Amino acid sequence: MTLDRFVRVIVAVVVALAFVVAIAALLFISESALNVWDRLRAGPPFILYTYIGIMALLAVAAIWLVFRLVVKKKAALEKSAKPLSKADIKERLQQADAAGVDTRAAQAELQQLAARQASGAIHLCFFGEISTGKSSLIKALVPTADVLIDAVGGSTASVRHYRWRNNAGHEILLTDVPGTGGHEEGLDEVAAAEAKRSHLVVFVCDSDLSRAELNAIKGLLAFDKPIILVLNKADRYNNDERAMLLQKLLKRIEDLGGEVQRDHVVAVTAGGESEVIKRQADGSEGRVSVSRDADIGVLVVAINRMLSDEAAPLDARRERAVFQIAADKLRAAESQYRSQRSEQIIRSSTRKAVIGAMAAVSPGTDILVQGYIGTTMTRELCDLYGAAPRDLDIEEFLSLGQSRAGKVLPLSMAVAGNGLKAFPGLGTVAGGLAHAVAYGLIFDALGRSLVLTLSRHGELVPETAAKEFEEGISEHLESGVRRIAKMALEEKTG
Ligand SMILES: Nc1nc2c(ncn2[C@@H]2O[C@H](COP(=O)(O)OP(=O)(O)OP(=O)(O)O)[C@@H](O)[C@H]2O)c(=O)[nH]1
Ligand SMILES: [Mg+2]
Repeated sequence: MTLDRFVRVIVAVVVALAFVVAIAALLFISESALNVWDRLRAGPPFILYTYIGIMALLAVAAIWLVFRLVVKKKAALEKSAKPLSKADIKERLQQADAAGVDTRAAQAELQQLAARQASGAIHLCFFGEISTGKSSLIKALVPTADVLIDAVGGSTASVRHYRWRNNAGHEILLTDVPGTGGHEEGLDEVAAAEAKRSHLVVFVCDSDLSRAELNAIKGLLAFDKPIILVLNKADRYNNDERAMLLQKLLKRIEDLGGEVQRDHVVAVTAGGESEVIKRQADGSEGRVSVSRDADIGVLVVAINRMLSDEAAPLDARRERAVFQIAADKLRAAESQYRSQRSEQIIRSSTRKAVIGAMAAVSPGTDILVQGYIGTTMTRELCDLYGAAPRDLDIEEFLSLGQSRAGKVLPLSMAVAGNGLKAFPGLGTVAGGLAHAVAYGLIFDALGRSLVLTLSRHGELVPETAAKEFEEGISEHLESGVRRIAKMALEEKTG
């Protein structure tokens, strides 16, 4: 018999045995259950009901426990995807404010929203890549507007609003923003934020959509922005080309999964200016700028239709988008606050570890890592990242960290010794300091790896955090050595 066949026979026997055991267990359980059932029915009813009650309670407890263990994370994710309400964002701002986070940028967003809501005007933003003709479109709608138009891309460098009243009497503010994809840094973000703050976006392009343009549209759809997609400079295409391009644009939006109606994708000619060579009266030739004829009727129709169709929910949609912007700004401020504060926590804990190591007669990393300083630092960092670890998790993380700390101590000693050489004239002092610096380095690396996992996962997963500590340790040792050697020297020399 070959080995393969032998293994198969063994497996078959095990499977057969497992079936026999399963059938026996089923019979046994059924018999016991029926026995208990018969006895309960024979006895007084209150015992029967109490028994059923206890069973139900146990079943509910088991389901709850399994749910807590397995499904908890998913539930948290779904909750964060829900749109924010005014109360949610206010509460988050208050909490962040109380924690010391700089919430000014997020607050300013809400204040601006309130001012815009009070004015009652509809904000319509012209958004798109540079030189697609956004300013020209505004000029075509409001001929008296003092709009800067230039063949050289990047002519609009700041956000400006122009008043326009449509036939239905809506008070509309047309917003001209810098074109995206220009050279000046930061303007893309300014333009995108302003587009998200508006009620409606007129997305202006002048040919098929590039990848960057598609991404920009995707970003707007993620903020539930109503969009009119405008193919400008239609004068450059013949009828067939124009129809084909419009078809393509519609298809692209559909592929993005966006909902843009057919009549919200239009081709227009904003006009703009072109330079021609003109013969003067004296016979000389000179360049003069002439205006092209504008043809933007379909755009006006699309805007009017959108405003009359969706006037009611527009404000609610804009409000939700601005709450999202404010929440994003708050998140950025929180992240900045956390990185500053975590740096402080790690530095002060590392300093304590260094002092502890210098004070101890025969120090060991376990006193520091698993002792008071390690526990306090871990807890403080977890609190900062909103993780609520169980005591058991903290203990497990520190104990896993401890076993790794033991392994890297020789390396840390070598790095510390090397680092101390950078401070000339230390002489004999350096010998005693090397241990303190080595312990400080390990401690510093522990804190930094914990911050990395907390910022990625939002909770303390002991195994993951300890792995991060192990993998990043040599990098952390090298990058921290000068700072910690200096810290140890300061402590030593008072
Ligand atoms: N052929 C043609 N050119 C146009 C049309 N509309 C605008 N232009 C030209 O396109 C160029 C850019 O126009 P702008 O209105 O400044 O474009 P913009 O999108 O505001 O540009 P930035 O502010 O730099 O992003 C100018 O040279 C305009 O004359 C049009 O309908 N047809
Ligand atoms: Mg412009």
